[in-house]
Amino acid sequence: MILTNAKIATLAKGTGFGLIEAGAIVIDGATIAWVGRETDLPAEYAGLEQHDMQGRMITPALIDCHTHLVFGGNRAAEFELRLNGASYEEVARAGGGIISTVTATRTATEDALLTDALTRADALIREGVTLIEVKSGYGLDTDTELKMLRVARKIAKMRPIDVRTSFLGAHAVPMGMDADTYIDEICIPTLRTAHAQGLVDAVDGFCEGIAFDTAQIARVFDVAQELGLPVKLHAEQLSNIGGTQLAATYGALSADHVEYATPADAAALARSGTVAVLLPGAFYTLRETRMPPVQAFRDHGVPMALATDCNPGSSPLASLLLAMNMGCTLFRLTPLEAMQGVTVQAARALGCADRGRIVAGMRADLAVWDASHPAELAYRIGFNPLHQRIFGGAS
Ligand code: DI6
Ligand code: FE
Repeated sequence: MILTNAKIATLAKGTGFGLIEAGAIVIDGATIAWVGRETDLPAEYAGLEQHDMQGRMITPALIDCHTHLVFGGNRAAEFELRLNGASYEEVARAGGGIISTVTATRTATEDALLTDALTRADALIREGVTLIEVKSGYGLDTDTELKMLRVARKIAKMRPIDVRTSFLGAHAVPMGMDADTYIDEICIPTLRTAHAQGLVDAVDGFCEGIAFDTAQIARVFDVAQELGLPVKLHAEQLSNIGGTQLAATYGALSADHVEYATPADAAALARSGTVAVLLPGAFYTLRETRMPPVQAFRDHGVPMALATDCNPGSSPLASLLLAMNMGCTLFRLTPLEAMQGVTVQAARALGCADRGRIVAGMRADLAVWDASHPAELAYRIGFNPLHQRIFGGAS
């Protein structure tokens, strides 16, 4: 089929938004066959079924490359504690925080977890998202980690969306255990089992004072490498303990949060081709003040992605459009960087090279908007101008 009479933001390499006025897109099955000005449409496509977009704007579909979409319960009570002055770390050290979600996730049935996760996935789908990353990490025991990953896989069976899973066994230390014992006796064996069951696309960790140090994460990453799995890391969110450098050493797909990363960390990410994933929803929710070193990322040519970090504690956010707005307002990204951050750079953070641009040969995942310029997507707050979402060539 052909989409005609569209304003297209291709995001083609080196073109900025890559705007095409009076544009057309030829879709062949699940793939983009041709894109350009309608007047340049090759004769061979002239007979195809045409869909008039009535001047609407088409962008690549959106990609949320960092979510904890599967979890039990919620943390509204912790929200109130923090509003009364408790810090995220204080709540975590007192056995609240991630550990309280672990308890709720362990007791939830697989069906209940799926129902709740689908509600959040639907919110993203309504904003034109066609690919999400989903992490485990609220189980911290073998059965619950596997349960979370199965639920993540099921999302893609129940909805027209693709899911990439990340094993985040190294998310928190379970109550009554020391971190080293947990890593060696539970986390790593669980990773091997989850991988053997085909449940893992990448391996993640939380490298932080309240979680795991670089030596512990390195042991998990060594196993990931042995299994042929790419890695990514929650690094430098609340302090700098060397996570970004570690991620770079392992050629990670992404280093995420990175508020406390230094210019030297940015240089390391640039050398390893690692994407910096910025998560303004967590920065906002925790009322953080330390900004990620965006200018150093630009100076070193580090690709920047933006994601929701949708989770019940530090970022109860299921809107990627709002994450774009926050990325601009809080982190001073340009609207172009925000747009690239939820498309081509998010694809890169997931190792999906066939997505995120409207270019011949790419997968036909598109978003059609009632908007006239892509900057409008990041500029408005609480508006959803999505008209239509095309997933693998189908709407
Ligand atoms: N960093 C985050 O932003 C989430 N996990 C992590 O390692 C927060 C998880 C939570 O508070 O439940
Ligand atoms: Fe996270």
